[in-house]
Amino acid sequence: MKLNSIVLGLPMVVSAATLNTKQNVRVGAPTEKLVATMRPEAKRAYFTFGPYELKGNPTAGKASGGHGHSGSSGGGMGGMGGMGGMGGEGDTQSFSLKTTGEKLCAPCSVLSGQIKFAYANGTLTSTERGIYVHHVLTNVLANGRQRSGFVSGLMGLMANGFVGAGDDNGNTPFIYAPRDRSLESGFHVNAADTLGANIVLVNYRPEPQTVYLNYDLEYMPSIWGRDVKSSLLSAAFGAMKTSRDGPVNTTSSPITFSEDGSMILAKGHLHDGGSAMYMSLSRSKDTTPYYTCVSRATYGGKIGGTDQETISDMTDCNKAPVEIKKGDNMVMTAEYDLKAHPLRGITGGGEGGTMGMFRVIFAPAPQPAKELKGEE
Ligand SMILES: [Cu+2]
Repeated sequence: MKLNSIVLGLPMVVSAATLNTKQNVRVGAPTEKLVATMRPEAKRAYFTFGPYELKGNPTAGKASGGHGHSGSSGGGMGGMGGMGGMGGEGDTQSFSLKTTGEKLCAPCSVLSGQIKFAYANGTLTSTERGIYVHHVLTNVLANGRQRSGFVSGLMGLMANGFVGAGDDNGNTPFIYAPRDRSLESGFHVNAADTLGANIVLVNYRPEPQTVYLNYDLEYMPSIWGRDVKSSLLSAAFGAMKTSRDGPVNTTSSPITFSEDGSMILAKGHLHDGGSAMYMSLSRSKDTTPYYTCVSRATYGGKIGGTDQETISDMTDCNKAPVEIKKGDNMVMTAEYDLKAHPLRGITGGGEGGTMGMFRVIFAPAPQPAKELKGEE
C-alpha cells in the first residue's frame, strides 16, 4: 500500500498539473490573465477560497440613501462606527476563513496583493451586481513570528495584516515592496503560517448569491528581502465626526514610531461619507512636518438597485518609500463630508457607521551586522 502510493504518487501529481493547465479555469477564479508588474522575475496567481453562500435579501432595493434620514446622525451610530463597525452592520453577512500559508504561495514573499470576489464562472462581482464588500480582514501569523507593531500604544500591538479589502479600496492592490524597487521587501509567507480572514459582505439582491474569494498575489517564490509589517491605524476610537452641512475633521493624537524603517505604503480607509485621510510626519522633537500626504476617496459605481454612490477606491498616500526614524510622530486626520456624500444606506433602513484609518505597510530597517556590534 505504502509502496503503491509512492509509485503512483508521481504520475498523479503530473496528471493533476496537466489537468490544471489544460483547463486553466478553477471554479470561482477570475478568468482575467495575470501579468507580474512589480518585478520581472516575480510570479502572479489567484488563490481561490469558497464558496460563500449569501442569503437573499428580502429588503433589497429598499435601501434608503442616508440623506433621507434625520433621526440617525453619524454621532448616533457611535457604537457601530468604530472598531465595532468591523463586525458588520445590520445588513451584513459574515464568513470566516482559516487556512495555512501552504494554500497560498509559500514559501514566498508577496510583493503586492488584491482581493477579488468572483462567481463560480469567474465573472467578477460588483456593487452593481449587488455584492457590497464591507470588509475582508486577513491576518497571517506564525508561531514565534508574530509581527510586533512598529508604533507605540494600543493600536500598534500587532502588524499581521495581510491583503484585505474594505468598501473603499478594492480597486487597487496593496503593495509590500516599493514600485520604484528602491529597496527589497515583501510579506513573507511560510507553509506553516496560519491565515485567518474575516469576510463581511452585503447582498443587495433579493435572490441568494454564491461567491468565491480570490487573493490575486504577485510574489517572489522564496523568502526574499525585508519582511514587512502591516497595521491599521485609526484616527480615533469610535466614530468619526460628521456633519450634514459640509466637511468636518477628526484628528488623532500623535502616534509614535517605535523603530527605524521605511513606510512602503499608506492608504486611507473611509466609509461612505468620507472624503479624505491626511497624514503628517514629524521628527521626535520637531513639530514641523517633514512629510505630509493625502489619500483621497474616489466615488464611483452605484450599489445594485439603489441610487447610492459608493467609494470605489482610495488613492495611495505616498508614491515612494518614506524613511522613518524611531521616535517620529504621525498625526492623521479623517475628513467626512455628508453634504457631498451621504453615509451608506443600510437595506431596510438606517445608516452605515464611519471609520477613519490608514493601512500602513512598513519595512523595518535592516538589523546592523553582528561583527559591527562586536567591535563596539
Ligand atoms: Cu471600515
